[in-house]
Amino acid sequence: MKLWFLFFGFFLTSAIRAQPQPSLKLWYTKPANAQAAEDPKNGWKDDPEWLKALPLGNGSLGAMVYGDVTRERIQLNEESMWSGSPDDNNNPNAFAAQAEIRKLLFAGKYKEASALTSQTQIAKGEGSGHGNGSTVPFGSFQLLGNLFLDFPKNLPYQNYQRELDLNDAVVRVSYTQNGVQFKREVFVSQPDQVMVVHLTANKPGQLSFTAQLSRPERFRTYAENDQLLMAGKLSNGKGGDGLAYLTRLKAKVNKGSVKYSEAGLTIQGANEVTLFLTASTDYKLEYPAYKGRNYEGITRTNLQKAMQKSYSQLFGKHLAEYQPYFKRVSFSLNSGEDKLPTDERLAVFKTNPTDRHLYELLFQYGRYLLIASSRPGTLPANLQGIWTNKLQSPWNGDYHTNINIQMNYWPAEVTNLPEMHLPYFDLLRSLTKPGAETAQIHYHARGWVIHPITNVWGYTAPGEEAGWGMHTGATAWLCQHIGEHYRFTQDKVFLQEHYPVLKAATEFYMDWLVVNSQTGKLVSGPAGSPENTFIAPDGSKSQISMGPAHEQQVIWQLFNDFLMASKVLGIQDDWTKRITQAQQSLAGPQIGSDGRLMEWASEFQEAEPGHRHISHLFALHPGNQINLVQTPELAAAAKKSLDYRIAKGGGHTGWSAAWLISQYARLKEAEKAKASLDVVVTKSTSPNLFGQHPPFQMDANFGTTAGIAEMLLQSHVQTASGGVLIDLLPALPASWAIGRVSGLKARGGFEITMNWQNNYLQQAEIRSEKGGEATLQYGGKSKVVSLLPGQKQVIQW
Ligand code: FUC
Repeated sequence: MKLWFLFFGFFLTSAIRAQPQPSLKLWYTKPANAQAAEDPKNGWKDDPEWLKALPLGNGSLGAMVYGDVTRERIQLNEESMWSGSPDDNNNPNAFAAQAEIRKLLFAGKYKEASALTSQTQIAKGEGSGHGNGSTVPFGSFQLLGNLFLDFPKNLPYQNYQRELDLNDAVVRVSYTQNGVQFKREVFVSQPDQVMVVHLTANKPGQLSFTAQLSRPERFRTYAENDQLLMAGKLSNGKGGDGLAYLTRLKAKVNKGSVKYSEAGLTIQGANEVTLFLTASTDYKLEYPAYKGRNYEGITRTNLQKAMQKSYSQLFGKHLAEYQPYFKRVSFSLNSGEDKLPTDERLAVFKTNPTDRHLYELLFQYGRYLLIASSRPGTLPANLQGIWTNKLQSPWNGDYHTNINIQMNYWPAEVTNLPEMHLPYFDLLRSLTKPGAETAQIHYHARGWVIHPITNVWGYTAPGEEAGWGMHTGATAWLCQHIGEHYRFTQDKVFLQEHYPVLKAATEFYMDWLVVNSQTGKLVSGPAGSPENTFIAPDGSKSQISMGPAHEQQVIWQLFNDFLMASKVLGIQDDWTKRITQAQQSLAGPQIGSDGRLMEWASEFQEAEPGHRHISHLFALHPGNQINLVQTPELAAAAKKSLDYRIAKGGGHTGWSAAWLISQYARLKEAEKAKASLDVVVTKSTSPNLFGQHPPFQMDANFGTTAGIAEMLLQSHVQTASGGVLIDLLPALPASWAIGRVSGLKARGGFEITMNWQNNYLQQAEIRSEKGGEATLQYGGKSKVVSLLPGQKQVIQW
C-alpha cells in the first residue's frame, strides 16, 4: 500500500509538476475538396468533403475552412440564420381529453389511451415538419453561404499542410507552388466580431485571386462603397419573407490592386492580403417578435472598426480573448510527439484503439467547439453547434430538449467554461413566456412547460407526433442546469435571477402531477420516456404511460434543486413546504424482477431493448438521485440496465455512446467507460473530428469531453453533512497510466489539478474560489480540506 502523506498549512504557489503539453492541432496533408458537389437541401446526407473542412467560430459567426489550393472555400455560418417565424402551435383541444387519457392508462387500456393522445395532445399545425421544417413556420438552421477564393494558376503544389490549432483557434494552410511559398491564416475574432483571412507569399506580387460570396438560394451580391455584399431574406415558412441577413467583405492589400464589382472582389499582384468579413441578421432573442436587430449598422460598424486595425493587432486581441478560456484546462496522457496527421490517426484507431493522443485531442476539441459556438451573448449551441452547410439541417439543426441541448452543455462547468453556459440560460429564460401559454392552453396549469424540441421562435408545444412529442419532463431537465451552474460557481446573483424560472417550473409540475389511487404516489403523465416504446399487456406498442421513470426522476431533481436554491437564498415559505412534501410523495425508482432499473411504472416488455436513449438512468447521470454512495442498490440496478442495453445493441448513435461514458464513469467502471469512448472514436467521428449521429451532430463531441472529465473527477455526491464530496480519478482506465489534468472544476466552486503515475494519483491541488470545505476522496482514503477564498492546497497521495 502507498504511503499516505498529507501536507497541511502549506499553501504552495508553485504548480504541480509539469508534463510536456500535447500538441493540440488537427492537421492534414491534403485539402478538403472545395469543388465537390454538395446537396444543401438534404440534411440527412452528410457531404464527405465538408466533414474534412475545419471549424472556426466566435459564437455567432462560424466558418468551415476547406484549405483547397486553387479554389479556397470558406463555408460561412451565422448563428441566427433560421428560416421560419413565430407560430401558434398550442392545441386548445388538449386539456379536455387529459382526464380520460389518464383514466384509460390507469385502467391498462394503452391502445385506446395512445390513440386518444395522438388525436388530442399533439401540436397544432405542422410542428417541426418531421425534422424537415425549413419551409414550415418551425424553420431550420441554415448556412449563411460560401466565400470562394479562386486562384488563376492551376499548377501542381508541394509541401501541403493544413491545420486547426486549438491553442490559438486559427486555421493555417501552407504549400509551395512554382517555387513560391503561400500561407493562409483564418480566424474568427470575438472582440472584433469579424472573420479575418490573411494571405501571404514569400515572394512579392504573387497574390492574385477573385473572391465571391454565394448561397444556394435567396441571395444577391453587389458592390457598394468598396465592399462586396451578399444580402437576402429567408423564408418565414408561411409563404413570405422571414429574417433578413447581410454579409460584408472587404480587402486590405500590401501592394497590388483591389477591384469590387457585382461579380466579386478581384485582387491583382499583391504581396499580402487581409480579408475582413462581417455578417448578421435582424434576429433578436425577444418574445414575441424575435426581430429588430440593426444588422446593417452592426455589420458596417464592425467592418469599419476592424479595418482600422493591423493584422497583428486583430490577432493579438483575438488571442487575448480566446486563450484565457481555452487554457484554463490542460490534459495530458503522456502521448508523446504528434507525428501522424489526424485523419490517418483516426483510421489507425479504428483497428487499433490505443492512441492516447486522440483522447487528449477530442477532450480539448469539445472545449474548443463550445467556445466557438457559445460565447456570452450569443444563441446557445444547437444540434450542429453553429456549423451547417445545408438549407435543411437534420432535425432542423434545432434545440432538442430530451437529451441533446443538455449534453451540449455537460462539459461547460466541469471543464471550466461557465461563461459559455450563459447562452443556454438566455434561451431558457426566453422560453418561459411562450411556455406559460402552452402550460395554460394545454394543461390549464400555472408555470411554464416545454416539450422535446424548440427553435429560435419560442416553440414550446408538444411535437407533432405523440410518441416522441409528449416529453413533459423537458422543462425539469432543462432547469437542472440552473442548479448545476450554481453548484459549480456558487454564484448567488445568478441563482437569484433564475429562481423565478425554477419556481414557475415547480408550479407547472404541481398542477400536472396526479395521485395514482392504487399507490397514493404522485405521477406524471400522459408522458413518454424519451423516445422509447413498450409492448403493453394488451399487445399494443405504445410510448405513453403514467409515471415513466424518467419524468419522475427529472421532477425529483427539479424539486431537489428548487429546495436547494430556496435554502441558499433564505426562502422558506408555504410553497417550499409543499414542494418538500410533493418530493417525498413522488413515485420513485423501482427495481424490476430481473434486477434492472425499471423504465416504466409497470414491467413492460421493451419493443427495442437496445434503444439509444437511456432516459430512465437520468438519476445516475446527469442527475444524482442514484449514486454509489447513497443508493448502492439502485446503482447496481442501473448498471444492470446499462449492461443489458449495450448487450442488445444500445449506444449506437454518437451521443448515445458518449452518454455511456459518463454513466459508466459514475459507476466507477473505468474500462467500460473507456470502451464507450472508443465506440465514439471508431464509429462516430468524422475526419475533422465532428461527432456523428450519423448524420453530423455535435452533441457527441460535447458528451465525449464531459465523459472524459467524469472519468477524471466527480463531485455529484454530497457527504452526510451536506458538504461536497470530490472523487479524484474515479474511473481511470489501466491504459491511462501516466497523466496530468489541470483546471477542472468541482461543485462547491473548487478547481482541481492532479497528476498520476503508474495508475496512481501522485499529487492533487485544490483551489477554492469562494472559500469552503470539501472532502477529497481517492483510493479508499478521504480527507477534509477547508480553504479561504482564493486559497489552494497541495496534497500528496
Ligand atoms: C433525439 C434523438 C435522436 C436525434 C435527435 C436530434 O431526440 O432521439 O437520435 O439525436 O434528438
